[in-house]
Amino acid sequence: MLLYQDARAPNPRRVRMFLHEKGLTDQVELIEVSINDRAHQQPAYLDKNPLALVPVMEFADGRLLRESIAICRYLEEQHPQPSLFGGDAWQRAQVEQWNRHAELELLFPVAQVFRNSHPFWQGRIRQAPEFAEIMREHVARRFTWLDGELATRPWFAGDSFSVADITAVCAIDFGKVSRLMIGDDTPHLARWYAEVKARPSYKA
Ligand SMILES: N[C@@H](CCC(=O)N[C@@H](CS)C(=O)NCC(=O)O)C(=O)O
Repeated sequence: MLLYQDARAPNPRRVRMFLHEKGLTDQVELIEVSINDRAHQQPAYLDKNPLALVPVMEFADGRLLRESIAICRYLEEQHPQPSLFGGDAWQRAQVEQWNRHAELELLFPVAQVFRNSHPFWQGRIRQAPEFAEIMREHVARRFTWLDGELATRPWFAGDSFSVADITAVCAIDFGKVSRLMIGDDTPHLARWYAEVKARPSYKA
């Protein structure tokens, strides 16, 4: 399998962490597609993903998947253990819900702060600094909300580590480039973060 990715981007990292948790790292070759160098906008890559986004997973027969969660779901079906999408109907629903929360309430606003305020994107996209500030405030409120949630259970979706934790930690780490940090006022979120960070997959 080939994983087209940018080593610094959060969505490819979700897939790399997932692969590591599944013990599949040695079955995948990483192909660097530098967003900084605009490699993702070149015709060769647009053939793989016309949306000019990473990651893309390419299989030996040439089939392509170009959504992080679609890649992870497929790998889960092929390699069910350890389960990262939930073991029964209720757990699967919980993982779906919390992964969606992690995407929509953390990763999306964190990415919008970066895109709309960081010098990296100046001259690349049209930026809206005021929207960045609105999203910055949104993330701070969501950190507080998540702190309350994680006071009641070890992981995002319950008693087991799941793809929702992967999405959340990739979002939170990506926020650092925009000075979005977990503070002392969210100890339960900090406890959760330390436990994710202690897993070998964190370095993927
Ligand atoms: N839904 C996609 C989102 C992919 C995405 O937003 N990738 C970002 C990097 S994390 C990207 O390629 N950005 C390039 C750009 O916006 O030009 C997925 O999760 O696979």
